Amino acid sequence: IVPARHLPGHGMPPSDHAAMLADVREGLQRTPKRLSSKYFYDAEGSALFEAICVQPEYYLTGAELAIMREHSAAIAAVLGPSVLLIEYGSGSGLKTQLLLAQLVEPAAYVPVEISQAALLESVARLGETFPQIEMLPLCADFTQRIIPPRSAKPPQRRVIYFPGSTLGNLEAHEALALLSKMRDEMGEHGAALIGIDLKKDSAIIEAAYNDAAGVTAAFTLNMLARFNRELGADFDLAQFNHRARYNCMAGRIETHIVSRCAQTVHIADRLFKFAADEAMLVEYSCKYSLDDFARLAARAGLRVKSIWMDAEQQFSLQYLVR
Ligand code: AVJ
Repeated sequence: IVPARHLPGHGMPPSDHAAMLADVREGLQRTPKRLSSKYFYDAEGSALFEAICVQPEYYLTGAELAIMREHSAAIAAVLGPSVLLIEYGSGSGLKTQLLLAQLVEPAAYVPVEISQAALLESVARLGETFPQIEMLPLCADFTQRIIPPRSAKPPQRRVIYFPGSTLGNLEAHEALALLSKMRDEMGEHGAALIGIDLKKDSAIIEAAYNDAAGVTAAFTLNMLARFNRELGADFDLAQFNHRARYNCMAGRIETHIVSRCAQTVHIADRLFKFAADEAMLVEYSCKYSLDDFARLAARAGLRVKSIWMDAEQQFSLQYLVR
């Protein structure tokens, strides 16, 4: 484990070429094939994700923003004064802005982001809006142990902010491990504030991951385009489809890239065969009931103390303590 330092650029190298190549090869050798959803987010993929967030079918972003607009003052009151706010991922910053605007004399804001470009851009923007808040960007993978930098103002407590339902991309055992890690990092009197997408009519969920404009399909297939750009692979994007289906039993969207025909792809000096209709798993987006999530939190030694939801109860923001 490489400890993260607080100077941008000193975290784990985000797209370490050799590591990505080894990981992709390993995933394509498996049966069934699988690739990590973390490879979605190069510059192109991040831009496509921003475009997904404004598609009418993708209710998650709108619902979470509605929660922040409606409840940020109440949330800030619960968090209390002099919070050291640690955010996993630095996102587009709009939700964060609504929260920072309400916090009572925060000690500092610590975004933890693997992409240095995204990290620097978000602190530049937030720094302009909130010149009175100390910005301590940390270039690191949030699944690794985070050592928060010391703020000039002594913090009252640490609060880990993890919006966007990103926890949903993890399988249950991984989500449990991350929640346990958050519990360690927040300290005895700390807290976590986590955005969790809720179970609902499966047609609504499936539509969110199959928008009519095809932005999600482009986002999914961009992973292959990225491997072409960065690993010199020769995926023919026209020969693959995006497929996102809701698995009711497992309570999650399962996104696959499906080969349209029997074909062969080269990555560096290796050859990978795809059968017609062969599906490769690229993402889970888990949905929770309030009970599901409370149970998961409890297994990590955390207690759900408050929940805020949008008017339609599509999405939730969960406040967890030890
Ligand atoms: C980044 C986890 C919020 O799973 O909903 C959006 C990523 N994938 N459409 C999600 C995503 C396809 C997204 N999160």
